Amino acid sequence: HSRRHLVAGNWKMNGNSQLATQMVAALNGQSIDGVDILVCPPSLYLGDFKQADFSLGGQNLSEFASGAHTGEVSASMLLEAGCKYVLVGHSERRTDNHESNDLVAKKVEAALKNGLIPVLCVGEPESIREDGTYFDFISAQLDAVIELVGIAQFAHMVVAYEPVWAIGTGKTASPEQAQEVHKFIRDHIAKGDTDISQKLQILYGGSVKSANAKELFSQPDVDGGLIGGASLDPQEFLNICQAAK
Ligand code: G2H
Repeated sequence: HSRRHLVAGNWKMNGNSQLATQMVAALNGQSIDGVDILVCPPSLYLGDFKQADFSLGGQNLSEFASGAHTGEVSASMLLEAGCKYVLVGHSERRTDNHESNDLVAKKVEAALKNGLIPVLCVGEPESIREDGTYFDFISAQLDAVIELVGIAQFAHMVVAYEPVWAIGTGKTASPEQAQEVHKFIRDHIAKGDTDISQKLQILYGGSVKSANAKELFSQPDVDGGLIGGASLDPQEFLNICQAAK
């Protein structure tokens, strides 16, 4: 397939200014054929990436444009800080911050309105994987967004599949398990628009490291990865980016 690959580092609530400087030094000038690199640090450190020649993203945004929302960061602020992308609906936010499918959809809409590319995160918890209803669960996560913003907006989005049971647990989905769900997601989008579904980048996330990246990224519907823990080590992250070639 002709889709470019995207490797996104999600620092979560880790790192500091020093790591930002080290990451810029390690990644700048590393142009990898067919691969785009994205780093999503805590928003306080975005300013330390001014010299970066790779893309930046936020880890979350407010559904509101501005106003009395203490502690929140808006899409336009992320844009001004140099972001091109923003993660939306990461499972940790769905759990820790009770983000519902409807709220996630509103955040996607806020990102799109400001020209940020939302990386919409979906994925089932372990109990849903075990009872076998994960396609329904993921459909509902996608449908909330499709209903609010419309299928055409998926031309300006990225989707990340992160099975919750594989996040930070060391349990990676097998390449076959990832491919099965990635294909399901692409087919689901294709029901609305086949052309958009073929162009959509679908990333895999959940305990990706350089040792398993190549096998995952070589699946036909896996277009790169969303990397947590392993994105905090510049050399390891670079190795994962190279595995996406
Ligand atoms: C999934 C992933 C990145 P990790 O959350 O978002 O984290 O690679 O640590 O499992």
